[in-house]
Parts: sequence; structure tokens; C-alpha cells
Amino acid sequence: MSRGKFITLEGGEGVGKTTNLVFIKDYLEHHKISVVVTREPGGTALAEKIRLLLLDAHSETITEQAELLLVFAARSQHIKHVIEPALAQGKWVLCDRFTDATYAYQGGGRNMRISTIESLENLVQGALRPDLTLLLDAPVEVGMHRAKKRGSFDRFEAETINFFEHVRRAYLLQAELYPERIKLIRANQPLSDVQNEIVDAMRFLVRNL
Ligand code: Z5A
Repeated sequence: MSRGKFITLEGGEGVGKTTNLVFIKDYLEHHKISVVVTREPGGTALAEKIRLLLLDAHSETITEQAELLLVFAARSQHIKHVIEPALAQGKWVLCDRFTDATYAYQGGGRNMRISTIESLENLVQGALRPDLTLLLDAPVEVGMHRAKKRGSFDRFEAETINFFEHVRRAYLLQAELYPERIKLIRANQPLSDVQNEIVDAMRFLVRNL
């Protein structure tokens, strides 16, 4: 049995990752592909507990180092218990955020050293990297406006517009560094146009089945 493909969805808050996850799952299943949908931080019982710690807006101040280590602790559990077993069984894994989010939020947003993130990435992931990353990109105000409709803010959503500008810039830098893997999707358009771009970006993976 051939190994499954690993697809990640990235972008700032409110750009439409969760909305399009469902669309992508349906698209892949239409092509008879068995899909596991998951998310980060999270995806296992322990990793979901870590997610709650990370998002809790009322916790004691979390240091930048603690935040980075919690993100990778959750990722380690997720890879071992969900991602690797699914890929080994030939399933495709569709993940709402992965390590590009760490480069964007902890690297760009928190200004942590990229070399530190790279070391943890190599330690926790070994050779595992996504086969395809769809980076949904929109001006920060657009995403914030969409996300605001939800009401209460978690610890990240309470950050400033300046923080999210740095996050966006770091994501775009990742896309420049890895143009083969990361496909930029213009998320500031009607949903049907966003989804046409997503299908175009995924076509080569599906065609090569
Ligand atoms: N984090 C981190 O710091 N480091 C890491 O390594 C990882 C994560 C992995 C949790 O992420 C936080 O973890 C995240 C970074 C941090 N914090 N932030 N911010 P999350 O993915 O759970 O949180 P999120 O980014 O806030 O997700 P979100 O706000 O749910 O955004 P979304 O999933 O991209 O958007 P959506 O829910 O699909 O859409 C938002 C609204 O827009 C909704 O009403 C849609 O109907 C609407 N929408 C979507 N697309 C369109 C279009 N095209 N037109 C009009 N309206 C649209």
C-alpha cells in the first residue's frame, strides 16, 4: 500500500481555513481518497488539552519559550498517534495548521529565533514535512473582521493588528522559501473563487494517484 499524502491548511485568523477544510475533504472523498481531518494544536486527547492551555485568555502569562515548547509537545503526540499511522495506512491527512504556523506565530509574531524553531522541527518531525500546504492569504483586517463575528477572543485572537501583520509576513516568507510545497490561495475573494484556486492547487496531487 502506498503512503498517504499530508496536506496542511495555513493562514492568519479568519481567512477561511475551517470553512475550506470541509470543502477539501469532500473533494478528496469524491476522488475515492480516504481522508483523516485533524488540526493543530490538537488532534489527540493530550494535544487538545495543550490546545486549551495555549488558547486560554485568562491563564497566567505564558512565556514565549513555554508557548513554543507546548506547540511542539502537542505536535509530537499528534504525529506519533494520528498523522504517521494514518499516512502509513495509505490515508491522506488534512490538517488545519502545522509547523508553518509556528514559523508565522512564534517566529513572526513572537519574534523567536528561526534556528530554534528549525531545531525543534527536526527533533519532533524527523523527515516529516507536508506534501502540500495551502496558504490562505488575505489582508489582516479582512480576516479579523470575519473572525470578530464569532464574539469572544482567545489568547491569540486578542493580539494586536501589528502582531498579525508580522504573522502574515512570516507566512508569505515561508511561501517564498518553499514555492514547490506552499501554494498561495487568495482568500479575499468570494468563496467559490477561493475554492477554484484550491482545486487548481491540489490537482497535481490527485492526478498522480
Ligand atoms: N498556533 C500557534 O501559535 N502556533 C502553531 O504552531 C499552531 C497554532 C499550529 C489556534 O488556531 C491558534 O493557535 C491560532 C494560532 C495558534 N490562533 N490564531 N489566531 P485556530 O486555527 O483554531 O484559530 P484561528 O486561526 O483563529 O481559526 P479561525 O479564526 O477559525 O479562522 P479560519 O478557520 O481561518 O476561518 P473560518 O472559521 O473558516 O472563517 C471565518 C469566517 O469567515 C466564517 O464566518 C466564514 O463563513 C467566513 N468566510 C470564510 N471564507 C470566506 C470568504 N471567502 N468570503 C467571505 N466570508 C468567508
